[in-house]
Amino acid sequence: NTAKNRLDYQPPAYVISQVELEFELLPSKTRVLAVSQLRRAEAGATSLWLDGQELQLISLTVNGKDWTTYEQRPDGILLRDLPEQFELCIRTEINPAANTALEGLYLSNGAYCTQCEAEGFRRITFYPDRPDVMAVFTTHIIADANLPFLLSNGNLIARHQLADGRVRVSWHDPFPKPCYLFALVAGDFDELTGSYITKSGRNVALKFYVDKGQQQQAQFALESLQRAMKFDEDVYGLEYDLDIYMVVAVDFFNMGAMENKGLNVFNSKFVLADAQTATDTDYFNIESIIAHEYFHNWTGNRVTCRDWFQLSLKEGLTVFRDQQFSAAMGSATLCRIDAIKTIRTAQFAEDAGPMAHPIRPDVVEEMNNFYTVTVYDKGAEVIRMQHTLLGAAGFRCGMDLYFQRHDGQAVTCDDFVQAMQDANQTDLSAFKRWYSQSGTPELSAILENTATGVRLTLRQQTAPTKDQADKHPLLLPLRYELHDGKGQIQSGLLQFASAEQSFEFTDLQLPVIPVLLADFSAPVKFSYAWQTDELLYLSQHAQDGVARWDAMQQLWSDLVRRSVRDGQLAAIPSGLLDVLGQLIRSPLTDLAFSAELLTLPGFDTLAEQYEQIPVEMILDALESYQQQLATLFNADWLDLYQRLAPAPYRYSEEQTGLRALRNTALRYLLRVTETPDSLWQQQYTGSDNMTDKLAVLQALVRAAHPQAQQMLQQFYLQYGHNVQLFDKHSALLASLGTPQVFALLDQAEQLAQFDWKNPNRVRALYAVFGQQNPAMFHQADGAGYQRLASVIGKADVINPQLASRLVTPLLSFKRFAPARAALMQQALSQLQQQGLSPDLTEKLNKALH
Ligand code: HT7
Ligand code: ZN
Repeated sequence: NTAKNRLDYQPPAYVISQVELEFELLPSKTRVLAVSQLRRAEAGATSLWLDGQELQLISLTVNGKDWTTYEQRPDGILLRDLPEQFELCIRTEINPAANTALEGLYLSNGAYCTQCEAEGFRRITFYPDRPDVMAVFTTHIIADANLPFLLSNGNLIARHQLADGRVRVSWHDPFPKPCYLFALVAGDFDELTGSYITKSGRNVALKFYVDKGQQQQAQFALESLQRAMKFDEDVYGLEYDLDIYMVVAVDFFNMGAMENKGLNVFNSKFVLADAQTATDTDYFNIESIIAHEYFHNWTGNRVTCRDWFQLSLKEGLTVFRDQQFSAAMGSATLCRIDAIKTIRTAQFAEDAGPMAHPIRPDVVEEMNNFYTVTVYDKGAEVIRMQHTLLGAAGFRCGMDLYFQRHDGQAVTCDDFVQAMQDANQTDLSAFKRWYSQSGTPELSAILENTATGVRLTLRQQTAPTKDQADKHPLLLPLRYELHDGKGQIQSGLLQFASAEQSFEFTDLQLPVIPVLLADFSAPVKFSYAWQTDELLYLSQHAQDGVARWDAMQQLWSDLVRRSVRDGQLAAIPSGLLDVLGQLIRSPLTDLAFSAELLTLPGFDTLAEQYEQIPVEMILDALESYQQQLATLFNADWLDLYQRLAPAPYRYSEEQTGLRALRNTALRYLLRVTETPDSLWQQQYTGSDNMTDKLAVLQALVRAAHPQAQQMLQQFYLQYGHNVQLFDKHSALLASLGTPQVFALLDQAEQLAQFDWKNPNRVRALYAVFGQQNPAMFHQADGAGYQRLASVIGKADVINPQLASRLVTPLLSFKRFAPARAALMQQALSQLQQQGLSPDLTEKLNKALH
């Protein structure tokens, strides 16, 4: 196979100081000229490997002479007999119109755009496509006048009209960069302009390019960018470095966005927002992704990765930074709850499945398969733990030293931790195992009385994962609160680094109610034998908001676990009903937090708590508990709903909280037949925003309401012309928990707006079906598995990255009971019969062997 190992890293034989690119854009015959200045870096080297894929080579010269001593292979060229220093000039031809993989140069609704991370630049020209080769880029773009915006990285240096009517523009980026940060965009857009004055007084032009007529919908993204720029100055002292920052929104895109130097390219769904088309969640995501890409300017671009095994160096750190930003813009507790849900669902599942890998993987076949929730989100948790251990000031000192040492370099995760250690004169060697060990640590605790106080004994162990048999203890920073139940609390931070260790606490006697993972201070599974009334106590008295929410989650998980164990539904304890009733009747001032406390854990969170996932039992228990809460508190829900009167739409913390709680009430109300249709009909027709309209449809779908389908159809007819809303319709339809969903998916694929080549369209139907419709995806006859597998087979021919991400829910078939596992495995095996992309091949081989 084509596996690459982290430890096989070799520095480049030649480095490149400058590269000059010239593009003559034509849809199916774009000409690319690349002129690079190279210098030998490895003593004695005379040959150089240039990556290249799907390229037609036109000519190749070294120092102006045709070069014939090279070997061309399907994935690149090996140049031989090279001098110490030379100018390399390569002409290639590429076909953007045929590029459905959306890597390299491609067309999105008639606009040219590029995606070069991780290894897309090799689809543009022959080049050492590796992040440790950093060069200064100058880019010339020649195109017809019907493409008024010709953009690339850096600053615009020239614009000429050519004799043949075409236009030639030139851009220069003074900051050396790896080719994965190269970008080119050419199209006809609307432009939204703003500015930002940096802390040292430089004026930066901010420019957003969106489809015609959508200029105003970029306003929120522009303001988010300004807030992110200010945050990075205030919190990290980091200032933007070019005179212009551009963001282009395109509808054909494989991920959320891309941080190309000075020219971000975004999936349009993470730029465009107004009250009529975007929900509160969309606004939140836009602000956080805009910030994420902006923060990459320092953590990723100025200091980049030496090799792709180090991806978490930039991604874990940048996710942590965007989480800090979101927490500062709104409720820190709610942001943390969001992040915890991601870890407890997708990340724990990844660790327990065939694609398990450490945040810094050791072996990679297809790099695109490693843009994972482990590298990103667990990576962010690993950075967060360093922040916790060193404190905010110590962490900032470490960041300062990191930039002081490594600005302009391509470095490793070790370099990052070294800077943290050196700046704080501390030893993080015990902590570093988090970078190399995969799997989810399981932490347990026992409390007992001693002569002088209370002893807390902790144990940790990590089960073997598919990629690593042997596991060792990790350093866990544990934020604890010990409650005596009468209002006395001892709190602090423990560092637990061995398999078992005891900690003594004086001035305490049992009973003591412990919180050990306040703020989810380590990404582990924690078990403790709390009594119901202890959890109820914590749900109201824990100092940490996350711990209060977690206590409620734990109460529900315990109930579901007992129901699964006994094969019959466990009764909801009266104490829990009292707490819930109290919350519904008089919610906390933080309404969004109240909504979280009143919401049961999702199927995925619960599923990760079982070695073998009891699908039906979890679903049935969840269903019954929600139905009980709906019925028991019917009058209170109605009262709450009516008290929370909406104001004209604004995206603000206060209003978002109100909508979240009101729509939580609505979800419960729609489970009860006595609720008059006029209630939700009024909200649907009367509301001035998409958050509340969509909440009605979601509530109808989740309650399997008799009018759900008809309302979906009405929504489609009214809003389906807008692609963002078309996708929302698709997502709702794909989450219908009844067998009609299969016929509806068939129909949705036939709609004029649906396009197999557009990842947003496909994901709205099938990422949602696979990941958010457990009842139908896991239908006992295997129809859900068959459907997803056939979609993946179809998608793989068009876009391997897309197909490879859709397959995730099928990969963990070993987590299910034998009959179901066999059906899932069969679906995967059938898929494997087809000639598959390297992306899917890597995943299926790991899952099936
Ligand atoms: N650094 C980017 C990662 C990325 C990507 C983006 C768009 C399309 C394909 C991609 N492959 C990898 C996005 C980020 O983390 O900011
Ligand atoms: Zn990123």
